[in-house]
Parts: sequence; structure tokens; C-alpha cells
Amino acid sequence: MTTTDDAREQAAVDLSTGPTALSPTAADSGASASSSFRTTGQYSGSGAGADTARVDALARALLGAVHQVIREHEVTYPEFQAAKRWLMDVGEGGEWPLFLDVFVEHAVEEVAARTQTGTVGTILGPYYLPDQVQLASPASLPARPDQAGTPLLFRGRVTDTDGAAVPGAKLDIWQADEQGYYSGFAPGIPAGNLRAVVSADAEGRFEISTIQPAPYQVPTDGPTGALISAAGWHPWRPAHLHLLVSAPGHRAVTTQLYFAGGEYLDSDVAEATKPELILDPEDVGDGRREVTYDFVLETA
Ligand code: MBD
Ligand code: FE
Repeated sequence: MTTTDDAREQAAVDLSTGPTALSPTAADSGASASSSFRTTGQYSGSGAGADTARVDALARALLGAVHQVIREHEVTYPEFQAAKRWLMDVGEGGEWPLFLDVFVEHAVEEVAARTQTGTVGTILGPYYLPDQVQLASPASLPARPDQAGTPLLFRGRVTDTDGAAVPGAKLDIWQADEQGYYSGFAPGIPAGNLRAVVSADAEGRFEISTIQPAPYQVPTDGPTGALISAAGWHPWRPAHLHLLVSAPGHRAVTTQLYFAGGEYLDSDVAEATKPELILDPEDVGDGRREVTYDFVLETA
């Protein structure tokens, strides 16, 4: 077993034996995002080739940008050594997927979005897990028997860009709970909680019962949190639902839906909000809320 395998093994152990859900640590979320990234099929065959000219251009541009920052800001030796130490810590803490999805993915998504029509997309983030339970609409997301949180009925329709129903559409949905924690990435939450793949009906309609998630906080006790705090930033993302909507013959859309009036909508640490993606659920009595959102898929 290599050192990297040992570290991954350790991250897996930390996930099951770590602190309670009331005090999750960076090792619970960042490092398990790291092992998830390595083991899920989500990113394989992504089309990144080893074209020498492309590697040369990108590596040169990236290093050139770093050199430029050093010259412009007159970076000192102590600062350079501190940066090296921090970069090592991010790797050793397994936080690269977390850090990169929080601070870099929005730019990659912006480039990808240039060629996509239909429902607006946004970043995937580090907490997607494939192969969740498959449910037919109307569906309730798997939840604890005592699941706290405001009940939310989320419904809508999946159509193509001409407005025609897309039969067989699937909504892969995952979200944080009422405390802002994701199953699989924080201790004490049952596997698969608040995650499912919901099939729309023959008219592309779907109806999903869930709860409203809380805002998400980047773990403050790891190297990513250390940078956020040292720079005087805040570590929050606004509350959101994650969705990966797909159908045979159509281009899938990865997106997130936010909540009108929620905190951090205008200061998302991951810069992944878009005005088209804000839900405004209606209070329907009994503390329950309902909202409709329709998805539009481009033909592949
Ligand atoms: C999240 O929940 C998230 O959606 C992103 C993009 C980054 C970190 C945590
Ligand atoms: Fe998220």
C-alpha cells in the first residue's frame, strides 16, 4: 500500500469514527471529497488529452501569471515559504477538490456555459455521489425519520428547447440538511440521506418532497478555512439544491437552485449563484413550502 492509499484509508476511517454531526471537521468533508473524487466515475474520460502544445500553453500561462503576481506584489522569501507550506497542507489534508471547486470551478463552468442553451448551469462542487437510490415521481428524498427542517415540495417539468416534454428525464438531486451538512461528507448522517435520482413521468413532470437546506460553511479548521480566515473572507455558500438533469438524446445540465431572501446570495464564497437559479417558494400553511421550477434541455 502506498502512502497515498494510507492517507485515503485514514480519511475513510475518520469519516466513520470522527466527531458528531455537531462538530464535523475539515477531515470529515475535505478529505472525503478527495477520496470521492478519486473513486467515482464522474470525472473519468473527461477528454483532457496530453497534447504537448496545449500543456505547454496552459502551464506557461499559469506559471507566467504566478510570476506576475510575485513581481507586482513583491512577494518575499518568508511569504514564498509560507505558501509552499500551505500548498503541502492542502494536499496532505485532502482538500484540493474542495478548494478547487470553491475557488476555481466557477470559471471553468463559465467557459463551458458559452456553448450551452436551455436551463442555466452552475458548478458541480465536491459533494456529488453517483449511484443513489432511483425513485419515480412523485418522490420523497430519503430522510431520517426525525429529519428536521422546513418541508419543501419541489415540482416542475422537463422540456426541450421547443417546449416539448422530455419523457424519461432523470433528476439526480443532492443537498445539505437543515444544518448545512451533506451525507457521505459529515459524520452521523445515514448514507444516501437527501440524495436520489428521480425519474420524471411521461410528460416530463416531477414532484419531489424534501426539506429546505441550510447555508453551507467551508470547514474552518482545515487549510482552506485557514486561508479564508487569514484573508478576512467569509466561508459561506447560500443554501442550495444540487441537480444533474439528464435524458436520452439530450445534453445534461449540472446546476444548483438557491432561495430568494436567503443569506449569502450576493456573497457566495464559490461565486456560483446566477439570477436565473433563485427559487421563491410559497408558504402553503403548516410551515410547509412549495415551488415550481421547469428545466429546459438542449438536444444532444
Ligand atoms: C458545496 O456544497 C458546494 O456546493 C460547492 C460548490 C463547494 C463546496 C461545498
Ligand atoms: Fe453544495
